[in-house]
Amino acid sequence: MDAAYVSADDIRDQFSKAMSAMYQQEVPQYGTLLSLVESVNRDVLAQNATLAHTLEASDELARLSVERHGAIRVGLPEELSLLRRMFAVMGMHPVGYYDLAAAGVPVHSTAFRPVDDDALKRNPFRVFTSLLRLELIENPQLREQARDILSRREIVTPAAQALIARCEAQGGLNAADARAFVQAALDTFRWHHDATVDRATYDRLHQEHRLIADVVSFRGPHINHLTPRTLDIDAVQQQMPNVGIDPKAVIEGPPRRRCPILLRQTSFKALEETITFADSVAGHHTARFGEIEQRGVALTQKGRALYDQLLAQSQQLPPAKDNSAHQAQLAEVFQAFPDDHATLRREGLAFFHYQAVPDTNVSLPAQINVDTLEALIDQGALTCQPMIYEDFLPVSAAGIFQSNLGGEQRDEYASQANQAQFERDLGASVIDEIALYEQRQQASLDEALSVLGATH
Ligand code: OOG
Ligand code: NI
Repeated sequence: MDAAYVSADDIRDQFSKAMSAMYQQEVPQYGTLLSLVESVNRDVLAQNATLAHTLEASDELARLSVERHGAIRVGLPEELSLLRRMFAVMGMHPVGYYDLAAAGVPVHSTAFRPVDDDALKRNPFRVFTSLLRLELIENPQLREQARDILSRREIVTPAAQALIARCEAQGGLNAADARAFVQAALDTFRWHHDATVDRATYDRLHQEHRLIADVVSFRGPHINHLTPRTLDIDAVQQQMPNVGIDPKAVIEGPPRRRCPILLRQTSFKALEETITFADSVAGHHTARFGEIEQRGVALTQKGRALYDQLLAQSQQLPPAKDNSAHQAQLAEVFQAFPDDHATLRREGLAFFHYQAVPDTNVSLPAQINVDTLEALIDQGALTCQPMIYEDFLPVSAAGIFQSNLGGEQRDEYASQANQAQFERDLGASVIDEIALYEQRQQASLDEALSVLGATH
């Protein structure tokens, strides 16, 4: 890349900070949550030197304070593909396909995020992006009306569109253009107090599904939450009421463990906000909320299958009366999931980053397999760090959506996941997240072995 251009990682870093500042202005509770998460993280690091060391060794300590994910929802294929181009300017690419119709939410989604090691280290900012499935609106008139309303809005400003095109044409943006791009891109995700539809239309959309009203009634895909990463989600959940924030009933995802896996999340309920309809009538809308997450090691296909199986098993149990009972039930079921890194590695359940320890006196085995790899680790020639899960979980996401749609649940849509249609609308294939972890693990191992080989 031309040295005159700002790196995509820098643009993403600027943008994620600008989004965070904007959302703190828009939703003050988010700022409160950030402070709480920061103070809990500080406590955890002060009390757990091993964890502090591990995070330091994997370059995660530096990224922790900037780490966030956001979420948005769009209405039309053209909007989704335009956002794909916008995120590409920031080095964020569509990873994973999530079908939420199965959980009664008429959307399917992907996560735009950085994909390579260096980019993730710098700032792993991710945006969970959902496309409304208009075809799931049962009433044909309402469906066409929604499509018509959406086709009249422009979610990316002309200035931002011009800068996206320039970046694509010349392969990057200079510093002034990058700054202008960040400001212009921010506009897409701003909150608008004024709806584009009249009260009666809003009510019809809302009656079909609250989420449909949220996507269709506004000028753009307002950011609906930004989520900081905590090192102890149980502590934050417990302390939220002390700072005036009311968390959802249970923490989603796996239970607390010695070796955290995947992703645990909790949120606070969406705010009721005053809006003005196009016919000047005042009303309310609830869409924006707050969320926190704790991330653990990424799982292989085999590990993920075990996770899904145990989660399904726990869902068969009678609902627990509160979060601590829920966590206890979950922990019981998850006893079947090994909870030390050596076993997770040996059984091929999780992904790791390998590093050579130069100057160790070992002879490289002719063949690398599970046993010879463990031997190299035992001899101190290789170290490894858990590879952090950078993605999302569909069951958890559905739980977060549901808790914000305020109790009223609807049955699952009688529809199939439709990744092929999603990719046509996106204008690109989504990257398979498991394949990505596998590549990164293999690359780290190849590199480590070549370092060891070169010193012997
Ligand atoms: C997205 C909900 C999913 C997560 O962290 O799983 C999500 C939304 O409500 O638009 O953000
Ligand atoms: Ni989220």
